Amino acid sequence: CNTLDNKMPQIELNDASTRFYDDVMRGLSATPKRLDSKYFYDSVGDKLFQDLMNCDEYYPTNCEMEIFTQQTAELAKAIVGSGDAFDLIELGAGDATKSSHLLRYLIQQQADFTYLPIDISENVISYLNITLPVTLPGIAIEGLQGDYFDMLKKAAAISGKRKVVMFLGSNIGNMPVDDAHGFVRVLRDHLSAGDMVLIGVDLKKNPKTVLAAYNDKEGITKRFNINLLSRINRELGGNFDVDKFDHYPTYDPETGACRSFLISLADQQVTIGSEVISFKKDEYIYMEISQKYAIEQVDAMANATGFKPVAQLTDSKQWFVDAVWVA
Ligand code: AVI
Repeated sequence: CNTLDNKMPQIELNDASTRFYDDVMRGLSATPKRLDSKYFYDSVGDKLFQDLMNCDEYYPTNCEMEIFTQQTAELAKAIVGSGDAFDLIELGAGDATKSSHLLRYLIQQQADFTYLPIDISENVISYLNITLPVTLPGIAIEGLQGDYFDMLKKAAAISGKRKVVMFLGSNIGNMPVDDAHGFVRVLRDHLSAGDMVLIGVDLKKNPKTVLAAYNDKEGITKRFNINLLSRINRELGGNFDVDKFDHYPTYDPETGACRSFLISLADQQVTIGSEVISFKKDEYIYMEISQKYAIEQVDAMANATGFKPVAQLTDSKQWFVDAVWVA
């Protein structure tokens, strides 16, 4: 544990919570105020995200699931290549619900591969290491817990086999376009010629459909956003009155940027540790971007970042694409 300086909350902070505190303070001291959506996912946020994926309006999960269940053979064909042995790596594997359809098919086809799920959560990795050999007999699995790029380096050190990296669920959309290109460029730097990427990207569509997915009637998305304020209260000794913030989602069909904001409903002061943050009535905190792309922009991203587009598989509504690129 770090020694606390006199500004930080009088609770024990480990490295991860020190980083959380620093990011929160930097974001709430900025103009305009912002918080990083990567902090949505504590145990309460994980559960809310599960609920979101099951709610009527949130379409991306069902669309990508349709691709993985209805076009499994096409996906496999695009990544298997000449039948050489390969490592199938999944960034942010979660419970591997979608990828397990592809994994089952590859096992049935006797493809020579090892599945390497990478996740920041130790719970996720031990769950996959224990359950997948039971639900998918014959699978070769080696879960890696840690930062994506650290673990990609480790994976390269473990085996010199060709790599296929899956990054599903339109997680790439939670970065602004320039950062997404930057991320994919760094990913390319961690791969060798012939390695592949299978990336899930949410596409532009009727703006009302997009906005409804981030403004569900049950208010799960609102609770998902507000939970970050509660998390600051729980973990950093904050005193946000969550009833004094409202959720405001927006979608701009021109740029494809879907953004979430929390709006302060009053002039108010919030304390985190010994720091006081002032909010004006109607002031906003920028919480999350969920960027939507035109399908041509997905190929353009590959071409701009050192990859070549190989295949694009879309769902029947053409709302979501799983694209395959080669380095
Ligand atoms: C994880 N990520 C791709 C989700 C999204 O659609 O941007 C997170 C989310 N935010 C609100 N609803 C779902």
